[in-house]
Amino acid sequence: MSTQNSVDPAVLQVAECCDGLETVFDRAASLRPCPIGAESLCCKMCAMGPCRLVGKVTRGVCGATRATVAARNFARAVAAGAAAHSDHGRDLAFALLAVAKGETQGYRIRDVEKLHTVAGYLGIKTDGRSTPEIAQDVAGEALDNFGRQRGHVTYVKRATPKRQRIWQDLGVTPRAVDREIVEIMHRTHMGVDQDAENILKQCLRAALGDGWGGSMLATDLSDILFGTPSPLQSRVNLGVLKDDEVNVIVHGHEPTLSEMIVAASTDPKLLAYAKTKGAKGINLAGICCTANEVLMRHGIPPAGNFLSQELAIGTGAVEAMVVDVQCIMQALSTAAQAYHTKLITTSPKAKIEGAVHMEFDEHHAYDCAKNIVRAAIDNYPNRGQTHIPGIREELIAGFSHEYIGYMQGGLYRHSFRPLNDAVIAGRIRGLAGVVGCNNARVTHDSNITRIIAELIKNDVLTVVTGCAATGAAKYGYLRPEFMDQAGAGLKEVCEAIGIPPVLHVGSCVDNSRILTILTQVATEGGLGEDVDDIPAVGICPEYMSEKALSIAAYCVATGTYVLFCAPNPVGGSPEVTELISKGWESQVGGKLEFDPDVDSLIQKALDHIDAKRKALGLAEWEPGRFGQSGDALMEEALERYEEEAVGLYSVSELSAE
Ligand code: XCC
Ligand code: SF4
Repeated sequence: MSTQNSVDPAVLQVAECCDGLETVFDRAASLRPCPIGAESLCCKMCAMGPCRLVGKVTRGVCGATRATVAARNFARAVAAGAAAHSDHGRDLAFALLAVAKGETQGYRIRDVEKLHTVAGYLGIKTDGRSTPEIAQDVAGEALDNFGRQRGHVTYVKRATPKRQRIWQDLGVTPRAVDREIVEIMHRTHMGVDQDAENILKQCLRAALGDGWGGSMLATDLSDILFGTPSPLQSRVNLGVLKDDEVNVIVHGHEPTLSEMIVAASTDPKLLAYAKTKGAKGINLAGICCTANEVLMRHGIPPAGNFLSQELAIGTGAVEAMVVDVQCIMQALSTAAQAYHTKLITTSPKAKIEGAVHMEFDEHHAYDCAKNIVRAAIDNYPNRGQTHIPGIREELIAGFSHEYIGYMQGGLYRHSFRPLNDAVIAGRIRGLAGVVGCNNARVTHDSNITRIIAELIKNDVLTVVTGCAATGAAKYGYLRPEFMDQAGAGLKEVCEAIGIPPVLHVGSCVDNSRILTILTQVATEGGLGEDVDDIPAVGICPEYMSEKALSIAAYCVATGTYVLFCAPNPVGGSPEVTELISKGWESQVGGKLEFDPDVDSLIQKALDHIDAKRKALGLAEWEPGRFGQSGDALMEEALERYEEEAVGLYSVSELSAE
């Protein structure tokens, strides 16, 4: 097949072997994107339309302008993205509540310390109270953040004081997660908000409800329930599948079920059962953000990112692909039918025609997980020919913001000081978050790898999440050795702390960890007083999902310059394009821009970092100014010392004395 648009050799190899499998790459090649929708020039908000505002047509039947139509379409995408993350967060709050009440099976509270920290943020008393009592109140307060009618999302107070004031003055402090999303739906209904700037302001508010509400809660509650990540080793890519074991892939986003599947895959009874079917064991791997969740906490290897999903089935080696919500292509159902793979849907919110539905329920979590794994084992004898590519890469993941603080100062001197100092001195030119998806319109992983490699070379310390993280990992970017590709200054810092130059901070909801990191950097001092002062950028190299737009909007609202390597989805309206860039910058200090040209995007990112350095009065970044104290030099010096030392006193001489 010639249409496989990927730089991933594993994907290309599987595609070659299973010529009959139609993939997302084939469909993208034969289905052109709609040019009207691509620029947001189509409105179908009422039955007088759909109105296509192309050529000489500048208004819809109701009189709506291109700016209104583009802003409304953009707002609805943000609402959908925020809803996806936040509904996931809500489910974790319900899970925590059920665990606290002792109603679940298999779960326990793994990080009691984090429970106490979160209780502190949420204003819940901890003194003299039991863990379940605290957890119940934490879950209750978390749930309240979704539907409260008065007050604000609690975590906004974790932002810098200046940021909180900016939000308040602009009127974008999110009230409750659900409310802001509902309000977008209301305002974008026919004949409501018809002022692009005002619609976009509500985008910021709803997105903030996601970033500082639903997503941040999702991250925190996951850490409480399943453990806060710290660095661990694993492997990545389709070569992590095993020829002689039952392969189970977890795909989607929520950690609740996958955590139990991790446990079930090591259940001695199930292992024994797998042996009766001729398999040597049970091998678990992940795709998309479920992969990131179980990688960060258990080192379960990701088999690939978004565009690898069909190819995983194409290996012929996957007994079960277990999916929950988000980023699950319907085409998996067709692919699974062409092989022996069982596609198992598990969420009441997400069924797929042709899949087996085995509904997951946290009250019987472990039994559900065991049933799913058993179904996979039963499917092992049905396996035909397999094509597992021998391609895999080593990686380090697990950099929670807690760990990033810890690694810079230890348990008692947890700090961001060394990082800030390195930026101030110019060892680190700036910081970048490279996040988001794959997109079949872009050569798979090409922008992700290109952009990260350039940033690293330019001494930009990079954190990654989501499919961008998996994309980076597949090419060895998450190995400490990758620091050899870094600029001399960044390399020095990586050597001193013992970290790779690209830090995997988690799944897409864990972009909230980046908000926390940026806020801690701003609070540490020396780099201004707020996030928009920091020499930092957010980049989405291969944007696909509406969730990415919500992430972009909350990062912008927090003060970050966000760049998407993609065509401008509101390109039909120069006014809206300007509003989300210069307009938002004047309001909140961050801005959102789209640029499909990867070189020009990288230049914009570096220019922005340099401009922020200059505004802070920091030394101009100079390539190669540092690197005088690296490990290589130390080793050389030691070698020299040893030679000289041997010259001075030989061991035999000394012992003869
Ligand atoms: Fe989905 Fe999170 Fe995008 Fe990957 S990165 S394609 S959203 S799995 Ni969030
Ligand atoms: Fe057309 Fe206006 Fe209806 Fe949109 S809301 S479909 S622009 S008439």
